[in-house]
Amino acid sequence: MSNEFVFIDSGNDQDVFLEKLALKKSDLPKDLKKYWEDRYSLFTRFDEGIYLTPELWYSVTPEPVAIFYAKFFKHCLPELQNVLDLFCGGGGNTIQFARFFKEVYALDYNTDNIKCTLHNAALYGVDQKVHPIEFDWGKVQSSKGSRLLLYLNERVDVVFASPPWGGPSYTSQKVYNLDDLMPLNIEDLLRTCFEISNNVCLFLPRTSDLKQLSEVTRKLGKPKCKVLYTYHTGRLKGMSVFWGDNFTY
Ligand code: MGP
Repeated sequence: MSNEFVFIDSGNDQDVFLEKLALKKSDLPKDLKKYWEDRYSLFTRFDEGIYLTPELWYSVTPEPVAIFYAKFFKHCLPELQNVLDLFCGGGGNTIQFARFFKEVYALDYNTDNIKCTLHNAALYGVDQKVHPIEFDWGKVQSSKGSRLLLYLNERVDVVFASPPWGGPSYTSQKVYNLDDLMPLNIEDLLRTCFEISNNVCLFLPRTSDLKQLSEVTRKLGKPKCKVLYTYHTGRLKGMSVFWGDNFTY
């Protein structure tokens, strides 16, 4: 098996890494303080020593939503074994997938995010099921990217992606333009996901442009996608979009 994509933590810069973590409310920038109030929604085991970088505070999927994804995947695809979490961030989704499935490939371009994911997964006792991969999905069209697509295609049954939406200011758009997703626009992102599996789920802004979703689905030759508006504690948090015949509810 190729070792090209295996993430190895050298451990040398641990002190620098720890300094970057914002674990106290006072460490967070003003505009992120509201996420602190939700810390137990993000991770019920927050007080056991969860690691998050400032950027991860606003992009981690709340734990009940992550549990929903894992259970829903299991319900729709009972034979499913391996999941890819394409933008693993702080590991919110990776941890829950790892609780329910055999293996999770957790990919991120940022070393700190991968370290957070591994550390947080260890707190939940599931780190042994997590295969970390450090790679910038914006470079997926490179030759290394082509090899990675092949590697993942051979191992992964379903692709989950909760990509960067552009930070908390995504709400300034009345209807969110899905070409603003990072690091790829919706069409390029989906194209690469479908190279890995026909089962794809994206977590997108609640105001995502439905017309754009429908057009890109048709353009990529898929019969339909299914949209679930996703709430947590009565508040609309985002839109879950599923491609693949087995995603039924
Ligand atoms: P939010 O909409 O910024 O906050 O994030 P809130 O408090 O729910 O909004 P309010 O209007 O009700 O006050 C809600 C959730 O969306 C976060 O917990 C994340 O799960 C997700 N989320 C937010 N952002 C900015 C991102 C992002 O850039 N990428 C991803 N993947 N998820 C995000």
